[in-house]
Amino acid sequence: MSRIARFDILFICFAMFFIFSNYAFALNWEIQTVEPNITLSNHTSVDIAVDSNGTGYIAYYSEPLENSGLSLYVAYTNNDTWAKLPADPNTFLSTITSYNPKACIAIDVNDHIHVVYPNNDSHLVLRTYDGSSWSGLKTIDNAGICEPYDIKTDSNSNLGIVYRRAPIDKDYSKSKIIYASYNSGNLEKNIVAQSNSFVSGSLAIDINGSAHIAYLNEVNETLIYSMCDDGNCSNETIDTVGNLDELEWGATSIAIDNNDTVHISYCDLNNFDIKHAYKTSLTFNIETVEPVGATYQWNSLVIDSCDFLHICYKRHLPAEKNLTHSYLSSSGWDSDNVDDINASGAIISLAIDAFDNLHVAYIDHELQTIQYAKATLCGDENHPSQTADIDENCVVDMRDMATFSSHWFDTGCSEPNDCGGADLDGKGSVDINDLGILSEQWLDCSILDCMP
Ligand SMILES: [Ca+2]
Ligand SMILES: [Ca+2]
Repeated sequence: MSRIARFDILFICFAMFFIFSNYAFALNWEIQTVEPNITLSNHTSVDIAVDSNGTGYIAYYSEPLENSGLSLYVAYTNNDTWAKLPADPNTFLSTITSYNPKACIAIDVNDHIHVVYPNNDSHLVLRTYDGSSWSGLKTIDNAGICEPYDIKTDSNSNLGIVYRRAPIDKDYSKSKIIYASYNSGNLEKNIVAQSNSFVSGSLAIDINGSAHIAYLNEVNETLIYSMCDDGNCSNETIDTVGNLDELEWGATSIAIDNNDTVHISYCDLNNFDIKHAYKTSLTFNIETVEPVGATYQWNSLVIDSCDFLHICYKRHLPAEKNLTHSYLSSSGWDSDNVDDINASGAIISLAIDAFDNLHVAYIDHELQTIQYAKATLCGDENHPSQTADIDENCVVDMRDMATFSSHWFDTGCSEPNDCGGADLDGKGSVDINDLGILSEQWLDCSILDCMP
């Protein structure tokens, strides 16, 4: 072979490497219809949470009963079909006649399901499903017209709720953002901000139990970050976001990564772009996720076990109308298409489970359906998990080490259990060879482009 030919082959290899290493990653999204043929108001809510088994639960309003408003359901995946949780004596939790009711859902570490929503007096109420039945109503706030924005639980199953309370005369310029939390069964309320018009909020609770809240102020057209700790809430303006007149909710989303860095996604209505703000030391940095130039207000943010960010939002360009998933990995932002959505609205809620599966609930206003999409970040044939990723959450870490240690020196390992998955080389015992595999793959991650 001539030197020229060898150079050509080398060049082609480099070119192919370059092409494939820059190839946009596309997850394999599985789309399901949760509820067909519903009648939607423009602002019907949908919110999703996942339990410890990776099952998605969606709270949504649907199916107007004759002259009696909308009904609130909680549906869950059951072998690729969707079922509704029973709520004696019906399958709906509540009915409401208000124009645009919203419900928020969270699932705690005991897999108890918490749903917060307004009743017909616009008071904020909470019900909890313990796996077999719903609790009675707990009143969170009966002092005005309340609208839930977000509900989360911490590692001790304590609940936190962010909501807006407006006066009964509906003077929204006098509304408050309130953070309510249950600590050891006691309900506490903190006023985050007041005497203004607030349109959207999102909540994250850190490992110390402090609340981190992102919300939008309609009067100043600003995105604000608040941290509530021991009854005190601080407020910090992050960015101006343009005219919020048309916004209802779901326009900002907050999450905290493994290094305690706060991340916020939001829609910039000056440019109709999706942005990301994150706090390093004392200040927020701001970047544009995608200069869409045409997005709608709703966006939802989660962080995976490798600390990569995932944001879902709607692209509404003349040539491209879809539900988009953008993710931030070590090589920057990239995106893929979750589902084509032609109609204007796209109310979106994104969740991630302990196995790093993404779950998206959204409304398709063209089909008049509640939709669900799911994708795995690792574990499929294109993104195989590491051998030592025993719990298959896409990263080899302390959780795998804990399982491994509990089977140390086990013998007689055989399929399907393989000594709790700790017999990594499949040779029948958990020994020094398996430890070698574990240490070789230690902190390896099989998500997206961090695949080895
Ligand atoms: Ca793991
Ligand atoms: Ca072994």
